[in-house]
Amino acid sequence: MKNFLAGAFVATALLASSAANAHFQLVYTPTVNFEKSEIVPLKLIFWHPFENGHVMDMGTPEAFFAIHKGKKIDLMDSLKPITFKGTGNEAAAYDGAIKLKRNGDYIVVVQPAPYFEGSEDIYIQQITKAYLNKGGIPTGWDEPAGLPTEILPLNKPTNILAGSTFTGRVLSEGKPVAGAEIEVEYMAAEPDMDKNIPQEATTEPAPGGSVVALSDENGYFSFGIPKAGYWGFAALGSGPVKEHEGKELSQDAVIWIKAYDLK
Ligand SMILES: [Cu+2]
Repeated sequence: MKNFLAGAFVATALLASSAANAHFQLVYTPTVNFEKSEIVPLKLIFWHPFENGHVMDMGTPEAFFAIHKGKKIDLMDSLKPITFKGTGNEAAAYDGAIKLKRNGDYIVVVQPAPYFEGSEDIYIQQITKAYLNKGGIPTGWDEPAGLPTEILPLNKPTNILAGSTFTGRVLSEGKPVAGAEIEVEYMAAEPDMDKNIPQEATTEPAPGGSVVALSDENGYFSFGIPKAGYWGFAALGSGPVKEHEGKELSQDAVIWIKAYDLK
């Protein structure tokens, strides 16, 4: 958002976001694969995790829940405000938690309050999914969560192999979105769960601005995963709601996946 060049009236979406590295809504916990029943802490942070950069204030989320075997588990009661201290600034964020009871996939969803980005004079709302699994049993990671906009994974998002590929399908109100611009980020610095600061960054963005993929005519995109860790994909403006409080709204779909190295 800093160094933003042109604002909302640039003719194409491609130009509109080429300037800076991307903002990403996080739903973060260090591990995604679990064996035992346990309470898993989650952090909601609106950040620039690839460049370990600017962190933005979150308002109270509109919704925070998980889906397990088609059933919705409301997580709003678990939210506690925290302050996340980035390398250059600090901002309002949230701690949350989910109890994993039964085996299977847990799709964790946050629908944040729209964030006003003054430098672009627009609102941004990144509806975000992250995946946890208990017991190694797949139970619905491949199902849409029924969100206004979302990225449907075609590879199991809890154990992607570094060096393989990830394919997703961009949906808006359940229908494929052709030509969506998808920003790709690596979580170069992972949050310290106790201190609410970034851990040391393991890498940094390559030159040339955001890493970008485009969805094809059926909404699909693929990306080769070069490195173990967390990768985020954000389809910009793919959602059905285009305006908030009289200003342009970029309603984005974000998905986080976890990649591993083979030993
Ligand atoms: Cu930004």
